[in-house]
Amino acid sequence: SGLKTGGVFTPTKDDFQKVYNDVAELLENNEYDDGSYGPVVVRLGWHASGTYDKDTKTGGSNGATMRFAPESDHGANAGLKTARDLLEGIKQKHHWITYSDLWTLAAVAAIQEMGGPKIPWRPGRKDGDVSACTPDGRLPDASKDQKHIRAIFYRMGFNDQEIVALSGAHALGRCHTDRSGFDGPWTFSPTMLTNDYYKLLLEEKWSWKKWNGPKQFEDVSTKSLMMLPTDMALIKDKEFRKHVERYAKDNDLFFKDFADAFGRLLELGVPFEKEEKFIFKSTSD
Ligand code: DDH
Repeated sequence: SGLKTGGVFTPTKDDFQKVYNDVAELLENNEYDDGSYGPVVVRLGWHASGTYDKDTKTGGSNGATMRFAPESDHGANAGLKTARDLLEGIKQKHHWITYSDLWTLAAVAAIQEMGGPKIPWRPGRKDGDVSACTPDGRLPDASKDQKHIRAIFYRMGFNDQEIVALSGAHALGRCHTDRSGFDGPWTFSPTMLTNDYYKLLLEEKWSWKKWNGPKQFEDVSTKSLMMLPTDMALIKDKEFRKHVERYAKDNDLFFKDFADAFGRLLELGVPFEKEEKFIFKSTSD
């Protein structure tokens, strides 16, 4: 466990594994959504990181600026207070960890605990102040098309294959009318990471949902699943579709590419001092 040198606590891998274990224990809750906080914790890690701009080198998970308004009030972040509040108890117990390391570590724990791949992770993020909040509009808008998706993710430094791999996170969780305005889950197992998102995109018939809410798709056969306009763009666009087809056929390939892209997402813009990455033990190991 952590060494005290000159009064400064230097956490070791074991200390971070303890944080992982405490996060894992918090995730399951039968009263919340589909029985797990995992999806909303993944979304917190993604929205904390996905503000990165490679040209100005601003945004990204370093800083954890979503703690502050105006970033906490950006429309895209609606509902993420649930995840931030959940993790506050962990921060109180493990004072030494930064919020920015905690949120990204928690996203890794959530992916692994929901049956996803191991995501190598390393510490080193520092918390910033309100002056580092990013402007609104850096995260994707679900009502838009492939041109918008590319503009947003190319700004972070991702390519088409990585965009499609990251999008597979929509196997998890659901849309909430009181958060984004959209409604429903993408898959029948929203607390398990699988390549079902890609399979359903290709195999189901999708039509516009008839309702008063924002434009979204529903599956014709059960009307219980949904796709956003940006999800459908991944099969309308030829270049994106190629990768949807690859991941629909091969869950191992999806897991490998997802782990690489998600791990990189969580590190965008972070000035790490150490190379070494940790691979955490999952509860089921
Ligand atoms: Fe997402 N996402 N996302 N998403 N996302 C929503 C929920 C979740 C877009 C829009 C929405 C990624 C990419 C995109 C997760 C992970 C990831 C919701 C619903 C909207 C809207 C929010 C709500 O009402 O609660 C758009 C647009 C894109 C895009 O790429 C164009 C990526 C890359 C990830 C990722 O993690 C790598 C997860 C998990 C959820 C479920 C949250 C929950 O509470 O459940």
